[in-house]
Parts: sequence; C-alpha cells; structure tokens
Amino acid sequence: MNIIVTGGAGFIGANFVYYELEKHPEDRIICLDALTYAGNLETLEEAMKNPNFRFVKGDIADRDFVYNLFKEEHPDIVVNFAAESHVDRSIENPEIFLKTNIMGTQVLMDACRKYGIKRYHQVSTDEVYGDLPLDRPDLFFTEETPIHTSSPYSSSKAGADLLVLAYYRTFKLPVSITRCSNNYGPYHFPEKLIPLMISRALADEPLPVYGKGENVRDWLYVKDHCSAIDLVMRKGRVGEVYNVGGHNERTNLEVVKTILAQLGKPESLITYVTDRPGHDMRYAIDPTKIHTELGWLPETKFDDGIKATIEWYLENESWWKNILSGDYQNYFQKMYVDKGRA
Ligand code: NAD
Ligand code: TDX
Repeated sequence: MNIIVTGGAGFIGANFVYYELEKHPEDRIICLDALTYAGNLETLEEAMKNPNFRFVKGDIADRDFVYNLFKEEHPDIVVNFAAESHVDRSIENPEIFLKTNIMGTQVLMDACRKYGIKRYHQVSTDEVYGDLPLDRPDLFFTEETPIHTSSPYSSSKAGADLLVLAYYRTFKLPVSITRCSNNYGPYHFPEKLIPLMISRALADEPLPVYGKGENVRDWLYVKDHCSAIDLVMRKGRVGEVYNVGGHNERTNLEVVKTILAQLGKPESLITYVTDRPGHDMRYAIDPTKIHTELGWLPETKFDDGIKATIEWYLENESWWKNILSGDYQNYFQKMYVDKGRA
C-alpha cells in the first residue's frame, strides 16, 4: 500500500514513520511536511535510507500541490499528523492554527474525494473534550463526551474533527479519528513540558512551572500512540472516533520532580510562573472502545517510558541542541537545495 503521512518530520509523525517502516516493510511511506519550525528533517535521516520512504516538502493547505502529489502517488491511506500543535503558540497567534489545522484538513480530504482513497485517518487530541475537574477522579473522557474546547489550538482541532465527520456523513469518505492524550518520547520538540524540562534541567536553568503545577495530564509513550493509529487506520470502523490513552495521570509537578530526580538535579530549579490563560485542569482518557473493539493496549508504563525518554535525550544531545541553536532549520537547504534535489 501507498501511505501518505503528513507532518512526518514532527514528533509523533516521525515516530509513526519509523513504526510503519518496521512493522509493515511491504508498504511505501510518502511523508508530506512543510518543515515549519516544528519539522526537523534530521529526525528522518535514517528513514531516508529506506527505498520504501519518500520525503516531500509541501503545505497540506496548498491545494494544487496536494492534488499533484495524489495524482503522482495514488495513496491508499492518508494519515494526517500535520498541525500547529502548541497551545501557548495558539494563544499568541491563532490564525495559522485555523489555516493548517482546519483548512489543511479540508484540502487533504478534498484530494481524497477527488482521487479515491481506502482510508483518511485524522490524528486528533483529547483536548477537544476540554478539561475535567481535579476533584472528580471518577470522570474520564469517552467518545460520547461533548466537544468543549478551551484554546485556539483545541478549537482548531475540534473544527477539523467535525469537518472529518461531516465528510463521512455527506460524501461517504471513509474516515476515522483517534483522540489521544499527551504523548512523550524521542524527538519531542523542546517547547513541550517534558523535553523543555529535561533540556533546561541539564543546563541548570530554572524550570518554568505554570500556576501551581497541579494540572493533570494523562501521559502515553509515543510508540503506544503509533500502534493505536496503525490499528485504527487498518482495522478500525469507518466513520468512528477512538480515544487513545493509558491511564497514566500525573500532575505537572510530579512529572517535573521525576525528571529532576532522574537527572540528579535539585528541586530548587523549579520556578512557578504566571499560569497559561484558560489552562485546562485535567485530561483523562477512557480507552475502553479501542481496547474492546481492536484489542489495543499500551505496552509502556510511565516509569519505564520516562526513564527511556530521559536516556534518549542524554544520548541525542546534538538533536535537541541543534534545535535550540536553530541549526536544524538549515538542514533542508544543506541536504536538498544545495545538492540540487529540490
Ligand atoms: P509537531 O508540532 O511536533 O509536528 C507537526 C508537524 O507538522 C511538523 O513536522 C510540521 O512541520 C508539520 N506541519 C505543520 N504545518 C504544516 C502544513 N501546513 N503542511 C504540512 N506540514 C505541516 O506535532 P506532534 O506533537 O507530533 O503532533 C502531531 C499531531 O498529533 C497533531 O495533529 C497534534 O494535534 C496531535 N496530537 C499531539 C499530541 C501530543 O501530545 N503531542 C497528543 C494528541 C494529539
Ligand atoms: O513551560 C511549561 N510549563 C508548564 O507548566 C510548559 C511548556 C507547559 N507547562 C504545563 C502546561 C500543561 O499543563 O505542562 C502541561 C503540558 O503542557 P504542554 O507540553 O504544552 O502540552 P499540553 O498543553 O497538555 O498539550 C499537549 O497535549 C495534547 C500537546 O502539545 C498537544 O499537541 C496535544 O494535543
């Protein structure tokens, strides 16, 4: 099968590219990515050596470009990771979130309609459900929980989800959606909580915890998210939403203290800073549906996953230091433009 993976130079998309190349060596992966600040081609260096992998630089919201790619590649499956993904950036500047996350999704689905497709899979988030109160640990997000967003980011993801379901109902486009909780693991961009805290702790810099650090996130190791998407896009029911999560709730403060303890750094690095506006209190996923229908279960416990993640950041210092210095943004120029490949 030919599979277009959009946003494959980002955190989860890149992990998914590697997951697919290993699990389904018979399939061909075409990665379409605009290489925004969050896209890093260095991450895909190993994949580039695989003859079943192709990288294409382009914007999912660029209709002509997307149609030409579909005409050329005849994809069987499209899985859409491409998005603006950082809540804080959406509070600074919402517009690009609407363009990429909503309009980009529409263009991809129009291409699917025009050229035919076996499955369009949308990678969504638990943030579309809003948040849960801290004093109701009995409550979880199910697929029936109403959409109730807090940030421009989550609103743009919810807008995209509604459009995907509308294309199923109106045009019978064979779609599916996964809504996952917070991911962590290798290649996580160091603007997000876990990699930010690891890189700053290693440099003995203050760790900015928003508010009181009591907000709860439900952490899932990225490989477990990849296995869930792989299952749903191949075997999940068309037109359905599947929640993905592994019951790994932690307060932000617990996560930061775990990182400090593993790195042997003092808790005095923790600095409480002004809270994020509209900050969601608690996310918690009920993954019963994907478990009972498709047999999915996460394999990595938080304690093991966070250890492996910290080790990965220690062993791959050049990867995140290139990001902090901005060097990674020259990679496409160096490897493609200068060599006459693009
Ligand atoms: P990321 O920011 O690390 O990567 C996004 C990728 O998309 C980058 O490579 C970027 O260059 C690319 N991109 C952005 N705009 C594009 C455009 N217009 N055209 C083509 N490519 C474009 O994001 P991530 O954390 O890997 O998240 C991937 C997806 O998973 C997103 O849709 C996000 O909403 C969703 N998600 C993320 C999490 C999480 O914890 N990180 C959890 C649940 C769902
Ligand atoms: O410096 C920080 N200090 C801090 O206290 C940062 C960057 C974050 N935080 C807090 C805010 C959140 O409560 O940590 C928590 C996690 O923050 P992020 O890493 O920004 O993730 P979150 O806002 O939970 O959103 C993530 O999970 C859902 C992803 O970025 C989204 O793309 C995904 O949809």
